Formats: sequence, C-alpha cells, structure tokens
Amino acid sequence: MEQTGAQIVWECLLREGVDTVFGYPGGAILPAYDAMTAYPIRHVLVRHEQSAAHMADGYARVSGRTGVVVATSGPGATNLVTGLATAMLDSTALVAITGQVGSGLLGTDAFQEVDITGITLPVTKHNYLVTRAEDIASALREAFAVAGSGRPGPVLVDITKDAQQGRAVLDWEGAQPTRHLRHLPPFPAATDLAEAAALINAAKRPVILAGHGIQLSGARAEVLALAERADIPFALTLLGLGAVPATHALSLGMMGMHGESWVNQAIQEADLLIALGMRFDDRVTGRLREYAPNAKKIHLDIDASEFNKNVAVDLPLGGDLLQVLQALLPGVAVGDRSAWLARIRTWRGDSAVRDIQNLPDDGHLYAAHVMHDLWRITKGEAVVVTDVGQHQMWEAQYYKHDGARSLITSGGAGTMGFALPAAIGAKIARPEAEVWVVAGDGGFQMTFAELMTAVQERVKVNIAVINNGFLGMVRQWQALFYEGRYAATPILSPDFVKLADAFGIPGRRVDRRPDLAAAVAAARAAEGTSLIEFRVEQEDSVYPMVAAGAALHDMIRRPSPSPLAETGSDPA
Ligand SMILES: Cc1cc2nc3c(=O)[nH]c(=O)nc-3n(C[C@H](O)[C@H](O)[C@H](O)COP(=O)(O)OP(=O)(O)OC[C@H]3O[C@@H](n4cnc5c(N)ncnc54)[C@H](O)[C@@H]3O)c2cc1C
Ligand SMILES: Cc1ncc(C[n+]2csc(CCOP(=O)(O)OP(=O)(O)O)c2C)c(N)n1
Ligand SMILES: [Mg+2]
Repeated sequence: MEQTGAQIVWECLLREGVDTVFGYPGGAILPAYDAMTAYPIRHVLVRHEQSAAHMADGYARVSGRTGVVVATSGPGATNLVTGLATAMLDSTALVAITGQVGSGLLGTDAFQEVDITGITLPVTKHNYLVTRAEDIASALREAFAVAGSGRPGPVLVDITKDAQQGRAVLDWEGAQPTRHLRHLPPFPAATDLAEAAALINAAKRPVILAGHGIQLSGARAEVLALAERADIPFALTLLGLGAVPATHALSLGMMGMHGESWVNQAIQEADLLIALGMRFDDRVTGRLREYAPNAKKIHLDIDASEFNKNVAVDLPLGGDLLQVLQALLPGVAVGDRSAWLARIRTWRGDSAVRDIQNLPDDGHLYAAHVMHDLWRITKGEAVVVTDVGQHQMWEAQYYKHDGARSLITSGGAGTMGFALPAAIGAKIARPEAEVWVVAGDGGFQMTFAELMTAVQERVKVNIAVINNGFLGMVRQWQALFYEGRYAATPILSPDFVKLADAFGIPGRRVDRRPDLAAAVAAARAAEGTSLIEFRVEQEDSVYPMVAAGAALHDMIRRPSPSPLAETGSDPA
C-alpha cells in the first residue's frame, strides 16, 4: 500500500515503539505534522526547540529509551544544536527529525533553508539528508539503530518537504539497517580478563571509578558484586551518581574538581584504578601528569576510542560493561581491604569538621542546606534534574542518590537551561516518579518559558530555584582566580513568586531554613507543577575545589572552623 512520506515517518516511529515526541511545527515539517494526528503518539509542544531536545534527553536518561524531537527547517533546526551537543557529550540516545526545503530548492538560499546536516555533523553520532519518500524508512530505522546501539548518542534525520509529500510503499524488512552501525570493540581475550583479575586480586589500595556507562549498561548488580566480593571502595563521576548506591558502605562519593577530598586523595594514593564506563574527563583527572601516579589502570568501556585518550591505561577491556564484568567476575577473589578502607576513613574524618552541614547554624540559608534537607524529606527517592553551576555541585554533594537514573544533569556540555525542560521529559517518561528541578537563578531564566509547556501538558514537576543573585559558579572563579572582579556575574531576577502566578502555578519563597520543610511539603502535595524560590547566601563557594589544571590532590578546602582541623593530612 502506498503512503505519503509523512505517514511513513509516523509509521516508522510507531514501529520503533515511540510513544512521545517533543517538537515545534513550521512550514517545512508541516506535511509530517498534518499526518501526525492519525497516529497514537503524544506530541509535546515546547516553547523553544532547544528545550525539545532537552526534554527528549531527560526522557531518554530516566528511561533508557531513545528520545525523539521534531522541528522545522532553518531556525527550528538550528535551535536544536545546543540540545544535540548536550546529548552528544553525555551519550544520550536521541533521534531528531527536521523538515527541510524542497529538494529542488536545496542550495538556493530558499526561505528557511540551512544546511543542518552540515551544521550538526560534529554534534551528532550520524546524520542523514533524505530527499525521497522511499528512503525515509531506511534512514529512520538506521537512525534508531545508530542512536541506541553501542555508545548511545544523537542522530539527526533531515527530510525535504517533497519527500514528506511524495508517496512510497513502506518496506519495513527491506529498511533493515545495514550501514553506518558502529562496530563494538572485540570482546576481551581470556588472557586479558585473567590479567585484569590478577591485577585486582593483587592490589592493596584499589579504587573503582564508577561512571555513566554503568547506568547505560545496566550493570549495577555486577559492579556491586565486584566491589563487595573484593572489598573495593568505589568513587563516582558526576554522571555516575546513582549508578551504585551513595549510602552503600563501600561508596566514597564523587571524585574530581568538586569531589570529596578523601575521594581524590584515595585516587592519588591508589595502586590500582578500575575505571568502569567513565571517560577520564578533565573535571575528573585534574592535571594529567600527576594523576594517580602510583596506580595501574584497568579501563572498561564500550567505545575503544576512549582508551588512552586522556589517561594512559595498562589494560583496556572493550565491550558492554555488563557482559565484560560477567566474564571478569569469576576470576576475582574474595578480598579484605580493611586496612585501606580504614585509611580512607581517617581522611574522611578530617573533612567532616569542614563540612558545611556540621558548622554551627548562623541563621543564614545555604544552598547546601537546601539540598541536604530536600534529600532527607524526599528520602533520597526523587529524580532530581539539575541545571549547571554551584547548585549543581551542591546537589551532587548533598543529595545522596541511591537509585539508578535518579540524577539527570548536563555534565559534559554543562548546558545552562537544561533542568526545567529535561525534568518535563523525565516526568513524561516516568509519571510515577517524584521529579524535582534544581536550578540556579541564572540558568532558570534561560528556559523558564517551558513552565507553560508543563502547564499545557499537565506535567507535575517540583521546582527549586536556588537564587543567590549571581551567576554563582562564575562568580566563584572570579573570587578565587580573578581577584574578586565580578564582571557581569551579578544577575537580577524577576519576582519568581509573581512569575509562577503568571503561569498559573503556585509559587513560594523561602529565606530561612525552618520554613523549608513546609514549602517542600506544599509543593509535593500540589496537584501540578509548583515553584519554590530559595533565597540563599549570595557569596558562598563550592568546596573542595581543584583549580582547573591543578593536580587532583591540590584541593582548595572550605576554611576550617577549628585550628585543630588544619593539622589534617592534606597531601602537599
Ligand atoms: C560545573 C561542572 C562541574 C563538574 N565537576 C565535576 C566533578 O567534580 N566531578 C565529576 O566527576 N564530574 C564533574 N563534571 C562533569 C564532567 O564534566 C563529566 O561530564 C563527567 O565527569 C563524565 O562522567 P562519565 O565519564 O562517567 O560519563 P560520560 O561522559 O557520559 O562517559 C560515559 C562513558 O561510558 C562509556 N559507556 C557508555 N555505555 C557503555 C556501556 N554499555 N558499557 C561500557 N561503557 C559504556 C562511554 O563510552 C563513555 O566513555 C562537572 C560538570 C560541570 C558542568
Ligand atoms: C549556556 C551556558 N552559558 C554559560 C555558561 C557558563 N556558566 C557556567 S555556570 C554559570 C553560572 C550559573 O549561574 P546560576 O544559574 O545562577 O547558578 P549558580 O552557579 O549561581 O548556582 C555560567 C554562566 C554555561 N555553563 N552554559
Ligand atoms: Mg545563581
């Protein structure tokens, strides 16, 4: 049976199991929109295409499915670029479908013509320009296969208007993907697995580096089996948080630039690092020359191009983490690393006296307190979607994520404006989950128009705007490295309570810690989306901090309240 290209688009999405798309219409994609209503697929109308990409990203990250975005040509398509880059850097499976001018007009600077496949080449795993109805199915099938297989990522399919209007017979079997699929690295040889097990069994001071790949692979049980059997502590990357439980006895906490001091110290003194689905980002390693100098390194990753990219490793093991760990585990011996664990605990004790949670209450509201209380009140069971900046780091430090896929955050790109739209996508994917947005006053102002999307789509997200009056993370760098010159970082905000009112949602303001619990309870109880503005200390900084380019052990610590604590063993 012949169908239009536009019908074939939706037919293919249905066959891929798609139930929701995030998008915004326009001329070049109008044939597809016109055909859409005949199909049982939910369309979420966004207020800006960038947000559509973030929504699809949030949807994908909490569910493990592939997110789908639809936009028109020209400005609609270019508005997607930041969202695609965000997904690319954090390995999220997305398929973006864009309309394009008619094939006869390509290259003529036609109305709303941009070369979107050219523009997005570096921020997609692959992309396609489709000019004939009969090529739509194979392009879309392949797009889903490429996006979701191996290391996930975004794929864009640009479809000309005449291809949407043309007719073809959908040949689903014939459209089976054959080209462009990435080849997985060869499964590790038995000798390599045996060598890895021997290194693990012999190590006295091993540390597991737990990354995002654990969430993507679903290898939580295998990672815990490795840690528990061999008695090895694990440190987490920002995107690894939740992959293994924060409250587990072997969990150390986050590593890296704003990681816990004892975690970074343990990495620097380790004799073996076992990197699981993490890519040694520069926020994680600090100065490479001085990174974990005494450690042998085993690296498990599905993308062989990550091996020896940033950190030279002794033993790379390619493949899906779950499968590689299953093959590795039988060789791993039961271990007792209590001496090493005790040593790490003493460093941890030293840090406790500097922890803002342990400082006397001075009546001020600190963002770190907000995160701690939110964690306590929600029993750590919420999905938290953060924006980018200081509040993001405090959330990572003080909201203890036990559940897989429970922290959604833009790590690699650090895209401000991510939180609200990604949270809407997350809630649509997991309607039963309690979803919180944690955003700064700066980032929230980038995409708050999506409040109206939440209202129109009847999506309930609870929003915490952490208002410190500054682009706080940049202000912190200015305070520490630019002699306190606050160039363009004080930022004014609208009255967030009135703003909420304009969107028809409840808004509250909290500037004292004792008022926090009631506001959070009201937000949780509300039927729909609601917003709380937390007016927090304006010039607090995130500690510890490893300055950009400094060695991982060279941490700037929160000034200690007691001279005794200064004698703690900061390694030089
Ligand atoms: C303001 C700010 C501060 C930051 N500070 C820190 C910090 O202090 N500490 C920190 O950790 N991060 C920090 N980050 C985040 C940092 O930039 C990186 O995004 C993060 O470290 C990346 O974590 P990852 O390597 O685990 O995840 P990704 O970058 O997502 O990499 C995942 C890896 O897993 C692999 N993989 C995927 N699927 C599989 C599979 N099935 N099997 C095996 N492997 C797989 C991929 O190939 C990839 O190598 C910060 C970000 C911002 C914006
Ligand atoms: C789109 C974008 N522009 C600029 C930056 C640089 N940047 C990183 S953090 C930050 C400040 C964020 O301020 P705010 O949202 O108020 O959060 P806070 O740090 O105060 O918690 C800026 C400007 C960015 N990450 N993303
Ligand atoms: Mg701020």
